[in-house]
Amino acid sequence: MASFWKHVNKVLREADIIIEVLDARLIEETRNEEIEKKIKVQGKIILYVINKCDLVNVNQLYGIKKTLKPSVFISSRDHLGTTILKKKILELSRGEKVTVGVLGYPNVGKSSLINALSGKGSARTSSESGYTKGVQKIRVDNKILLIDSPGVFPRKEKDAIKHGKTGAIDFAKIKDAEHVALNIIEENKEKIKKYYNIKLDDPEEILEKIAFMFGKLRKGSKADLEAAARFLLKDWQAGKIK
Ligand SMILES: Nc1nc2c(ncn2[C@@H]2O[C@H](COP(=O)(O)OP(=O)(O)OP(=O)(O)O)[C@@H](O)[C@H]2O)c(=O)[nH]1
Ligand SMILES: [Mg+2]
Repeated sequence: MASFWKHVNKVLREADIIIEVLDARLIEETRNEEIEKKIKVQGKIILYVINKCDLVNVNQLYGIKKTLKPSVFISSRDHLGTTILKKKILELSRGEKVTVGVLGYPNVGKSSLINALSGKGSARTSSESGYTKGVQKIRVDNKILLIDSPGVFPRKEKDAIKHGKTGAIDFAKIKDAEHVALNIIEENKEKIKKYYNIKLDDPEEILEKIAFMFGKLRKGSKADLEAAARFLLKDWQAGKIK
């Protein structure tokens, strides 16, 4: 998770067109304003793809379709709308070779969409949210290259990070302590390395090291990352790490 923005920025940099995949059942909730803003600022073309249309009554979505432009409705599961999507991509690229980044909320079907378009099982999918971990390129044909990416975490989780950082929510009560701690490590790496005297660079490895250093362990002497995260958050919120 900590390196998540790194992936998004890489996709934004390399792609000409960005597909924002939305869940047909929760179109507004799965939009990410922050990403949409970045796409605009960088002058990239956005294409909204509303996936999982097999789970809704599409007739009820036409109002929304008018406000989201350009957009395509598909079902990756049933391979519906994929030909229209390909056509739309080529229309936006004016028939030129194009790199298309696929971004979106976790579990909306980004990898499934890529498989439906490429006709290959190249992008691994799962019902488990947060499945895709890194950036992967998949060629559809000689014109279209797709980039799969990890799910973009929703804004409310960003608030959780903010609350954790500022201490607005106590370290003992933070919901996803590990997620918050990794974010703090990512942003304050040198301070944290110095404070705990750790030489590692990867946020997850740093957190693991903290677990071992302070005896935050689970059965079988495995690092208890959740406990280590709360330990770090406690020091952080107490203002010890400067
Ligand atoms: N009903 C239905 N389910 C779908 C559709 N597309 C994907 N799914 C299911 O949604 C789940 C997530 O699909 P993925 O393609 O792994 O989603 P993702 O956006 O790549 O997820 P992360 O990599 O975890 O962010 C899987 O259980 C898929 O089978 C669709 O069009 N219809
Ligand atoms: Mg995926």
